[in-house]
Amino acid sequence: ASEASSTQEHASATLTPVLTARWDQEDSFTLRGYERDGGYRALRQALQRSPESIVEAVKDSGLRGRGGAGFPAGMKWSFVPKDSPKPTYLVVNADESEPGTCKDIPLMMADPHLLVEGTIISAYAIGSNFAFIYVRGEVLHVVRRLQQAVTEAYEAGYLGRDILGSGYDIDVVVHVGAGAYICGEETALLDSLEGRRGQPRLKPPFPAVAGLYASPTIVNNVETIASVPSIVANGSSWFRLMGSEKSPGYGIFSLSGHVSRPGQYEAPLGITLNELIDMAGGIRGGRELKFWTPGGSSTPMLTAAHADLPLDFEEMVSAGTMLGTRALQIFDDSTCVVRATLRWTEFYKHESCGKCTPCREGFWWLVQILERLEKGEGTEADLDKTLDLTDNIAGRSFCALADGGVGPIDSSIQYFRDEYIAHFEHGGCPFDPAASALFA
Ligand code: L3W
Repeated sequence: ASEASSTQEHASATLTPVLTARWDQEDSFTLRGYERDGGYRALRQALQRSPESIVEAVKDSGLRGRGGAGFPAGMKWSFVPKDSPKPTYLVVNADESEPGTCKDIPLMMADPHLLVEGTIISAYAIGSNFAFIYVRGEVLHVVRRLQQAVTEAYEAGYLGRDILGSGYDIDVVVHVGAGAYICGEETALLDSLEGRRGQPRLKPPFPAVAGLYASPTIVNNVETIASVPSIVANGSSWFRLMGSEKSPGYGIFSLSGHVSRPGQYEAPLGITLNELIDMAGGIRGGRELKFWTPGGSSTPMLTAAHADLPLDFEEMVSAGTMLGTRALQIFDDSTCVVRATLRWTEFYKHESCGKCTPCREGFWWLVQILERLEKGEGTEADLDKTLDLTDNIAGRSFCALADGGVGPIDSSIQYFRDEYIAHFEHGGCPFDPAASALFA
């Protein structure tokens, strides 16, 4: 009943922003500011309820993982074995490093207690007394801010033994990675957390069954965990008032590149790129949109023809790509798509962990061919060889890095084959490199 009335209360209200609502406040990152705005109330409510009822609420909400894959969070939580003699761990994946993705880092800077509260509630729900927040090594400012929030939460009795007199014990450790893209892949992250070089493990077994120290482990993205307190406080029907049936709720869309006001824009899933570009002040200098990524460079690019599609999980799959992390990298008509694709491929070559041969060797070859194509020294046969190579890389490695890395290559040739041909017909790049600052 309380869920229904809370839903009615919210139905007429402006529903977003939720995750970014407090970002502009001067003291948004302090415990005092968080509590003043109702922070840790959802935790108090959660501790009055059974862990199972929290899992059910998250399942009913339809919340899908916000780290790229969109796997239903409540379903993942329910995979934790009930009778395991080993401890269960919660690991928050804060290793944000997908090109174009810039939502978790600002969230942790602006509202670290939202993540801490979400971590405590999620750990309670899955029966865990120990959680790690694995933060990307390069972002020391985020590490300091999170650590400060965790220390404040211990001092206030939200963390530690018998929190808020509930009988529940929970410890949270902020762990700093060494700065490797691959450590955002959940099993490489677990290897790294265990003190080894981060390389993906074969799945199954999935971490929910055998993860950290071979114990049941739930790995969720920062934004997923930060969405949990508001679901507990407002109810799953409230969450479902936003988005679509299969992609409910809201999310942070990171707009970067050639828009007038790049940044993070929170909106219900299903908003379109054109609507977001309007929010971001349009394409810079009044130019035309040429291509864009829905979820970072690991999701195949789309073109201006797709800018009115709803940005949700299903629609993006229908369009031949993925919603991914909602990292919308926007490129105007001054951009050379071949150069952009070369830059991304250099990234995947550099970040390949080397465990799987097709990924390790394949990106090394692809960079050489793309360099040739970009300089205008390639041939049509090089284009065919490129597609043959990407076909032999995709689906042939332990993790999604290789599949993601071939996405921009295949899709750029699919949509802009003429531009590749123009390079070798023109004997070089037909674009003025100075015009496109991003990939000059
Ligand atoms: C138990 C089963 N658990 C699946 C779990 C699995 C994982 C989640 C999703 O890649 C994508 C990738 C990037 N029993 C299960 C099960 N699970 N079946 O569900 O799994 P999966 O394999 O679909 O994806 P993934 O390996 O988590 C993530 C894309 O995201 N991406 C990457 C972004 C990178 C960052 C970053 O900056 N660090 O976010 C962007 O689009 O390409 O496709 O937890 O265990 N039967």
